[in-house]
Amino acid sequence: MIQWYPGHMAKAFKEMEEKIKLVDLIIILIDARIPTSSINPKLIDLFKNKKVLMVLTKADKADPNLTNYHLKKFKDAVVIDGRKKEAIKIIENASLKIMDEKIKRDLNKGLKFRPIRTMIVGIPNVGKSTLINTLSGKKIANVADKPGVTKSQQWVRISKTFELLDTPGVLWPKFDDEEIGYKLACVGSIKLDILPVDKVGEYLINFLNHYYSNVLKERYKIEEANLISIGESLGFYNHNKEIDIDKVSEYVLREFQTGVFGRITLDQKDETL
Ligand SMILES: Nc1nc2c(ncn2[C@@H]2O[C@H](COP(=O)(O)OP(=O)(O)OP(=O)(O)O)[C@@H](O)[C@H]2O)c(=O)[nH]1
Ligand SMILES: [Mg+2]
Repeated sequence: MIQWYPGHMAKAFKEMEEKIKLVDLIIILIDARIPTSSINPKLIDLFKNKKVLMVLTKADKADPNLTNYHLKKFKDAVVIDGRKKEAIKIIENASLKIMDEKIKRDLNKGLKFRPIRTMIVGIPNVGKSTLINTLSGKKIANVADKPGVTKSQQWVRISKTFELLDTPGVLWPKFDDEEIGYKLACVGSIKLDILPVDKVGEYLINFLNHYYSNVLKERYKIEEANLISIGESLGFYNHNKEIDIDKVSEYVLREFQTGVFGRITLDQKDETL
C-alpha cells in the first residue's frame, strides 16, 4: 500500500484552503485516462460547498468510449485538450453557465460585472499550468511532463471574464486501493522513484493484456507479453546477463505515457467506484 504525502503537498493544500473565500469557481482537472482514480477525495471534500467544474484533460490519449461513459457521471464536466486554443471557449462557456445565476443576481443588485475568480486544482502532471498558459495565450506558468513542476500558487489575469489561480499538484495521504497508486504512477502523476517500479510495470502489462490484449504483443513482436519477454525483445540485460526488470518497466511506462499503445483508459466501467 502506498502511503506517501510529502510536506510540500500538505503545504499546497493548506494554501488552497486559505484561498477558498476569494474564489467563485473551482476547476478540478482530472486525467481522462483515469477519470475516477485521478479525483482527489481531499479536494472534493474541501470544495463541497463551492461551485465546481470538472475538466477532463488528455482525452486525446484516452479511450473515447470510456471518456463519454465517465463524463456522464458528473454534474458539470467538459473535455479538453489543454494545449489547444479550443479549450478557451469550452472552459469559458461552461464557467459562465455555472456562474450564470450569481452574475445575474449581482447585475440586478446594480453591481458591476467582475471577472470570475477560479482556482485550477488537480493531481500532479494533469495539465493545470498548460491550461493556464492556453487560457492566457502566454507562457506564464512552467510546464513539463513530470509531476511536481508548479511549486507555488500564482494568480493570472486571463480576460475580462477570468482570473485564475494556478496551484501545485496535490495527491492524498492514503489510497483506498493500491490500484489507484499504480494508476497514478502509470499516467505520470507519481514519481516512479517512490514506488516499486517493477510492480507498476507489471500492473500496466497485466492491465493491457486483459483489456487491450494485442497492443504489447504487436509493439514488441512477442507471443506473450510480460516483463521478461518484453525485456528480451528490447535487449535490456544487466551486467549479469539477466533482464533488467526495472529498466523494462520504466520503458514500457514511458511508452504508455507518450501514447504509443494507442488511446487507453485505465479506469474501466465502474471498476473503482
Ligand atoms: N496529450 C495531452 N497532453 C497534455 C494535455 N494537457 C497537458 N498536457 C501535457 O501534460 C504535461 C504536464 O502539464 P503541466 O501543465 O505541467 O501539468 P501540471 O498539472 O501543471 O503539473 P504540476 O505543476 O506538476 O502539478 C505537459 O507535458 C503538457 O504538455 C492534454 O490535454 N493532452
Ligand atoms: Mg503546474
